[in-house]
This record gives sequence, structure tokens and C-alpha cells, in this order.
Amino acid sequence: MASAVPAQVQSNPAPAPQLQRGIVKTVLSGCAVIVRGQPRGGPPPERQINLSNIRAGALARRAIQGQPDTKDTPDEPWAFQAREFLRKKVIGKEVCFTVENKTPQGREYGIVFLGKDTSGENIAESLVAEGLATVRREGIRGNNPDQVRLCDLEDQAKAAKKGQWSEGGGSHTIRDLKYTIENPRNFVDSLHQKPVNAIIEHVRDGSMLRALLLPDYYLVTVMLSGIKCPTFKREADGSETPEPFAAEAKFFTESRLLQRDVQIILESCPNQIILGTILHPNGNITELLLKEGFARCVDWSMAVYTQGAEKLRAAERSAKERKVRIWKDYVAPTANLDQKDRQFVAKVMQVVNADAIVVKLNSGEHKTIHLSSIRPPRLEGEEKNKDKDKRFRPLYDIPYMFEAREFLRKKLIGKKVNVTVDYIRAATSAMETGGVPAFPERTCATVTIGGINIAEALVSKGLATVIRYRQDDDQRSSHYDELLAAEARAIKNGKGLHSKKEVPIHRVADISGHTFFFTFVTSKYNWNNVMHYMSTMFVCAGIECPRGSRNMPGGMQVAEPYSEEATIFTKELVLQREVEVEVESMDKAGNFIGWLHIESVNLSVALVENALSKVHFTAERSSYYKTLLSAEETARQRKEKLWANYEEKPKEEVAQFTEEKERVAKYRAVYVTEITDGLHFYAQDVETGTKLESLMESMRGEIAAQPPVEGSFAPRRGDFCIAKFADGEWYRARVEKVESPAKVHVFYIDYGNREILSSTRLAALPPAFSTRTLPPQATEYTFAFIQVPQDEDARADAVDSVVRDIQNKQCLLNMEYSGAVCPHVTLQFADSKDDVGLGLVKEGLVMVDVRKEKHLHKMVTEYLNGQESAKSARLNIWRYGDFRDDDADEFGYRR
Ligand SMILES: *[C@@H]1O[C@H](CO)[C@@H](O)[C@H](O)[C@H]1NC(C)=O
Ligand SMILES: *[C@@H]1O[C@H](CO)[C@@H](O)[C@H](O)[C@H]1NC(C)=O
Ligand SMILES: CC(=O)N[C@H]1CO[C@H](CO)[C@@H](O)[C@@H]1O
Ligand SMILES: CC(=O)N[C@H]1CO[C@H](CO)[C@@H](O)[C@@H]1O
Repeated sequence: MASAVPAQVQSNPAPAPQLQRGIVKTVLSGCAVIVRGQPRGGPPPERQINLSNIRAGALARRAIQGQPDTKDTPDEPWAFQAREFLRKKVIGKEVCFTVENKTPQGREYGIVFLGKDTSGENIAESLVAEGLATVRREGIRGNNPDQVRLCDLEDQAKAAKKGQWSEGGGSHTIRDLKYTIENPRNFVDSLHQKPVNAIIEHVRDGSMLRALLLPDYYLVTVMLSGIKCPTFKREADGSETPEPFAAEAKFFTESRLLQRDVQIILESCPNQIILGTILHPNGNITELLLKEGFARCVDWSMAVYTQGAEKLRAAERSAKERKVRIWKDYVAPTANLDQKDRQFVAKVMQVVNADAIVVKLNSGEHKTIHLSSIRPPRLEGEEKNKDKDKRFRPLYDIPYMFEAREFLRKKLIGKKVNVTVDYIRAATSAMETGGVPAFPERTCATVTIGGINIAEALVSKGLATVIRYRQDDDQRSSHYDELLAAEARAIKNGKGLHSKKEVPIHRVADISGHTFFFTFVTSKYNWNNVMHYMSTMFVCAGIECPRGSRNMPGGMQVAEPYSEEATIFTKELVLQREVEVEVESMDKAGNFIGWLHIESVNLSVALVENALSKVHFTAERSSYYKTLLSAEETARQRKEKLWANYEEKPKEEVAQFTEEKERVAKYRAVYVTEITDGLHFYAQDVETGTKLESLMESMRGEIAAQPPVEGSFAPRRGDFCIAKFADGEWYRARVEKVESPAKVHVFYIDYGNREILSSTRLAALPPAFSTRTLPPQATEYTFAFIQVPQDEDARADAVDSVVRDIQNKQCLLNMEYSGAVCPHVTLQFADSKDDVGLGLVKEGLVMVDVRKEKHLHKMVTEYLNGQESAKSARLNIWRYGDFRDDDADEFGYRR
């Protein structure tokens, strides 16, 4: 023993046996223990001590496999109770002991005391006193007071009928041990991952243990879910060779769990192997083994780990970083990258494919990034050959390829993303791959936006699959388990590639052959579940762009200055974006000429503003002429690029275009009468409110005096009329649609609400109360600076909130800017003067519509600040981060 201490000096004339110390590793039975020393640079030595002078029952033994002459023997009565009594008392505890006798075979008998010295509890005496062990009287010497005391204790236990001395023979103390389970899978399923009480009876290696499940005494072998420790390889001759750190890992688990009371969650049972997790109040052995570098994560079994797979990866990562034990020679896949090249924020310039993007780095350099560990949709087996003859366009002809790219494009284009490089895949040559196409070096990274891993989002929508790796292959996503989990979810929910539905088909009508400026999708319509796209050339109207170099009959024409910049500018702004075009005409080559708008930026104007184009005289007729001129003037003033050599003209000439408007805040009182599902609202001017009241009063008087003849009114679309509302009163209305005499759609012109009713509830509008007397009092407005949510539920939430806040209430209204359908206005609560729209933004119920007009800048900024606070509080539409989608969130969870 490593921790031996000198013998205690005693008055006894016989030479006192040496007192030794150790920690109890195992309780073999009610009368034998294994004691170990302190570990010093490896598992410590151990020795078995049988307790002197007593005997406890033998525990059950299983027949030795492969030896038919042996058979299972059951517990002797009280044997398990004795073991348990002793186990609970001493397991893992420090004890001291004297060896009194050593047999020629090396068996040692001794007296064991709890604690550091002989003043501790003598465990043999305790067992005898409880009637759990008998005294071997044949060896007792009357002059030995210790032995005499044992006999006394036994006599007392007998008299008190304790344990073995109780009546009935103790057959109830014999366990019905089950060494095998008929159908382990059913057994595991039947437990529903509920923790089961258990005792760990044996540790085979760091991650494989044998447990006694209570209260039914099933003995099961459990592999820890999610990990694997180095093991002991059994050789042909029956000997075992430990893998590096196998013994250390085993000791780590043994010293913490052997013969300890634990709870086990049995998580899964693939191929008769039971996977489980052990819960112990001192910690989670699975995590601890990983953290200490005694185990590695195992992909297939991590999937069943119920206590948070990400914690396991983190624990493993920490061990790798510290290069402890099994990771002592570990080299991270990105070890030779600088921190700044390993993690950075960049702007997405282009979506190349369903698994790759081009980003613009801080340095201005463009870089292609592949999404780690995912594989874009691809053709499998037969499908591959089917399309051989046709003109094959991967983007449209591989099922879900288009959807995948569109998903990335919509989420990422023009946005800033976080890039964490996970690994660099080395280039392969065609020779190495044996015919499989070679590819250049790839930077593979986890790309997140607003905290959402875009690869995970793709996988969860069934728009990509997860690459499987060899167990020790580190070249993979740093969020690999989330990807696997997302894939499992997508498969379960039949998303995208995993769907049983017919794949969507895309047809592209290429209506032009020449490239002049750029190609983009101009329109998209859904017809019989086939999406049709038109791809065409488009020329920006109203401007003259510097010409790029091109091949002319007379030779190469040199590019004009700034043509390259103009191209890059345009690419950055519009490439792969959704744009709106206003086509004005077509040129001789069949290209459309017109105006291109992207998120309220007008490309022609933007090019001019940035001194990359000049205004063309043909713009004169267009409604953007003034804007163009004013933009050109500002650019000229800055003497940049195209205007670098410009000579300034007298100021007055251009002054008229550079006037700057101020935002006008002239709030007037209105009464909000109706809010539409589209988040528009109708309001009456409070100023004219009394006029409406008196009109209604006299109109109703007249109707009462001369009630209309029911059914005499034949409604036609566009007619003004009166309609009898649910409250039984008549109101002014207009017919919007006549489905049938029983179904007439009317609009209440003074209140803004709509109703479908029978023509029997309609009558002609008496001329005295026509709209010439008093114009319709309900005016339609919509909120300035906000975007009405596309998502129906989100919109309904916003509408509900507005209805609660302002319907049938007086508010203050200010015109901000005009719109296609109705004016855009801000509303203030009459009392607090708080802005209603801003309130919606702050609640995360709507997004800000970023108006670019200078004079609105201050308002927009205020709104954007409100939006930021809603985002950071993850309110409503921001609850899943800075992302929205029609029906499900990025991970496929339905809202
Ligand atoms: C020592 O204890 C073990 C475990 O209970 C038992 O199997 C063995 O027979 C004992 N040895 C002797 C010599 O009594
Ligand atoms: C990038 O990550 C950092 C830290 O995780 C975060 O603060 C930042 O908002 C992220 N940026 C983007 C664009 O997602
Ligand atoms: C489920 C469980 O018990 N988890 C624990 C695993 O161990 C770590 C510490 O080692 C605890 O923090 C966890 O709560
Ligand atoms: C209709 C439209 O979107 N017009 C825009 C043209 O571009 C200018 C400047 O970029 C915008 O202010 C206009 O709103």
C-alpha cells in the first residue's frame, strides 16, 4: 500500500499488526472488501481484505459462460442485505485496517475500521450486531477481548432475533436476479426515458458499465450515450491490450461510480446495445469524461443523448483545446489561420449555389464561402441519367435546388453575416478522386445571421442534407449536431427533399440572347404549380453609363473611365435581388428599357448620385427627371469620378433642384372608425364631425317619415345608397359588388366598414343627403414608416393591437407622404401624444419601412431605434431573431 503508516504502539505484548489505510473501492460481500490506495500518476494498487472471524452469506453467481457444468447460484439468505449494509457504510470511504492473517494462497484477513484510526467503527462488529454476519467461533480465542466482544454481540443479535436470527429462514431476502432481458429494445422503450434507480456493479471501461436496476434486479450492460472511451482490446489468446488511456479512463469512472447509488436514463437500444446516461448528484460522468480527455463524442449515439448534446461537444472541444490526454497530439483544423481569418463579419454579395456564397471582406476582397457539412440537393441514381439528353440546367432541373438557392438569396443577399471558418478542405486533383470531378480548395464555415445558423435553417427546411463523416474526422461544422437534429426533424416532418409530394417544377423563358447589362428574373407567376420565370435583359432608362470595353468590328474598344466601378456598383446593388421594373420601351435588340427600383432606390438615380452615370436627355419626359437632375447636381458638386474635372457653373441655375423640404408636423384631430385586415384604417375629421351628426339626424328623420319600400332598390356597382346596419339604423353606403340580390357588398362611406347584405336592407340615398351635400366622411389612411407584415398571423396580431388601441377613439393625425392607395400618416394618441405606429414597431408587431427622403430621416431614425429595441427584446415578429417567414420559423417549427 502506498499510504502505509507505522504501527501504532500498543500495550499488547503480541507484536501489533501494522495499521494501514486505503479507500474502499468495492464491497465484494458482507465480509470482504477491495481497498485501494491513492492514485499517483495512474490507477493505484488495490488489495482484497476478508473480515477476520466472521462470515456473511455468499451473493448470487452466474454460471460461467461456455462451461456447461456450472450453473447460476442464487443469493444465500441475508447475503445481499449484508453487502448493502456494508456498501452503504464504506463505499468510497477512507478506512484503516490491520492484516491479521495471510493464507498461503495470499488471501488476507483483517479488521477494518471506518476512518483514519482504530477509534472508528469496527465494521465486522456492526455486521454481527445487525445479525448480518455470523462469528466463526471455531477460531475464537478466549484471551482475545476483540473476539470475545464479537461473540457477545452475536449473542445479543440472536436474542433480539435480528437479521439471520429472525424467524422464517430469510427466503424473502433472496433477489430474483435477471441476467438477461428477452427484448431489450421493448424494455428500454417501456421505461420512457424516466430515470431508474440503480447500483453500478461493474465498470468494463470508462464508458461501459454493468448496472443493477432497482427495484426489480435487472442486471444490464449500459454504454454511455454520446461518447466512447478507449477500451481494452481482447486478443486471440484471451489477454487484453489497453488502448492508450483505457486504464485511466476506467479508473476515472470506477472511482466515481462503482457501487454508487445512481439513476440511469436508458435512452435507446440499437442492435441490443443499451445506451444510457447516468445521473449522479456530483455531476455527469459523460460530460466529465469528455472534459478530461478520457472520451470522444460519437455521432450516432449522441443523437439519443437526452441531456443536451451541445454540452458534450463543448466539453470535448475544451479537452481538445487544452490538448489533454487522448487529445495530446490534437491539431485544430483551423490552427494555422489567424483569429481574424477564422471568424469575421462580411457582407453577402452573391449566392453561388445552394451551399456557397460570395462575401465581401472588410478589405474589400471577395471570398467564396462554403457552408460546412451540408450537401445541396442533387440527383440520385436513375434521375441522373434520365436528364442526360435534355439541356440540363442544374438550378432548375435538380429538385429543390432552386428553392434552396432562393432561400439563401432571400435571407442573405446584401446582408452582413457572421462567418466562422470550421475547416479548409484541401483541393483535390482529378487523379486523386479517380474520375470524380476535382475541386479547388474550399473554405467551409458556419454562417450565421441574427444568431441563426443558415445551414441549419436550410437543412431544417429539407433544402440540404448533412454530410456524414468518419468518427475521427474533425473537418466538419462546429455545429454538427444541430445540423443532424435539424435533418432528423426535416425527415420526420417530410420537408422539402424529404417530402413525398411532387417536386415543384421551374420553367424559365429566356426571352433574350444578348447580354448588355444584366440578367434577372422579371416576373414570376404560379400556374398549375409550375413557377414560370422570365429572364431578360434590361437597360436602365434616363442615364448614360460609361461604356465597358467590347469587341467591335474595328478591334477592341477601350473601356471608358469608371465603367468598371459602375458595373460593380450595380452588381452590389441588384445582383440576385428582387427588384421592380417599370418598362418604358424596348430597344432594337429587344432589350427592355425602363426604371429599376430596388427597395425604394431607383437604380438610374443611384448611379447618377454616385457620379457613375450622367443624365441622358431622354429622361426629360420621365417623372424622375427632377430627381435625376438634382442627383446629378450633388454629384457634380462633389467633383467625384465622372465629374472630377468639372467646372462649376453659377449657383442660381441649379438652386431650384437642391431645395430641401422639412418634415411638416400639423396634427389634426380625427376619429378612427374602422381598421382593416390589411392594417389600413378609416378616420373621420373631428372638425366636420358635427356636420355628419346633423346630416344623419335629419336623414333618419326623413326616412322615418317616408320609409323606403322594401325590395324597391335594385343595387348596381358604384351606386350610393343607404343601408340598414346591424343596429337597425340607416347609414350612407356605396355598392361595391353585387353577387346576387341576397349578397350585396357595401361600403359605409362615413365609417369605412364593409358588409355583405341582402338588397332588401338597401334603399336609394335621398338626394338631400348625397355626397355633394357632405362628402364621404371616412378617409382611408395607412401608417407611415411601417411595413404591413406579410405573414397573416403577424398581421392579425398587429391589427388586433391597433383595434384595441385606437378603434372608436379620437387621435391626432399628420400626413407624412402619399402612397399608391391612400396617404401615409402618423397617428398620435390624443392624451399621451405617443406615436401609434412607433408603438407597434416597439412592440415588434411591424417592421420599419425605411423611407429615404431626407426630411423624414429623423422620424425614420426614431422608428429604427424602436425596432432595434424590439429586436433585442425578441418581441413578437422578432421572437426567433432577425428573421421572418411565412409559416414556419427557420428551424421548421411552426409558429
Ligand atoms: C473472501 O471473501 C470472498 C468474497 O466474499 C469470498 O468469495 C471468499 O471465499 C472469501 N475467502 C475466504 C478464504 O473465506
Ligand atoms: C455576429 O456575432 C456577434 C457575436 O456572436 C454578434 O454580436 C453580432 O450581432 C453578429 N452579427 C451578425 C451580423 O449576425
Ligand atoms: C443532467 C445532468 O445531470 N447534467 C449535469 C451533468 O454534469 C454537469 C457538471 O458536470 C452538470 O452541470 C449538469 O447539470
Ligand atoms: C418610385 C421610386 O421608387 N422612386 C425613387 C427613385 O429613386 C429616388 C432616389 O434613389 C427615390 O427617392 C425615389 O423614391
